[in-house]
Amino acid sequence: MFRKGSAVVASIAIVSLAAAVSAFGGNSSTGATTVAVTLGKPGEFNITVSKKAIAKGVTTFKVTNKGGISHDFKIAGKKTPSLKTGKTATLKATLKKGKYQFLCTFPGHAAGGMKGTLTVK
Ligand SMILES: [Cu+2]
Repeated sequence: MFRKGSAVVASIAIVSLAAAVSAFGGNSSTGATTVAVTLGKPGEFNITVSKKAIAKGVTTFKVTNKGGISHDFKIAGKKTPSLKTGKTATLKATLKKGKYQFLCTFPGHAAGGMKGTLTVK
C-alpha cells in the first residue's frame, strides 16, 4: 500500500539587482570612492590610508597587510578577516557625513597605534 501525493512546489527565486544608484541629494560628489589602506607600515602598528577625507557614499577600502604579523581593519561596524602578511581584503561601506574611527581589532594593536580617523564630507 502506498500513497501518492503530487505536490508541486514552484520556487521562484527573484534576484533583484539594484544597479542604479539613486540620488543622495545635495551637491557633493556621490561617486564610488576607493581608499587604499596599508597595515603594518611604516611601523608594525601603523595604519596608513590613502585619503583622510572623502565624499560620502559607497566607499571601497582596499586593505593590504604589509606588516610582519596578522592584522585586520575595522570601520563603520565592518571588519575584514584577519589578514596575514602580504594578504589583501576589500571592504565596502556606505558612509554618511561624519568622522569615522578605524582600527585594527587585534588585542593591543589599536592602543599601540593602529587607529585613525577618516572624515566623510
Ligand atoms: Cu593589528
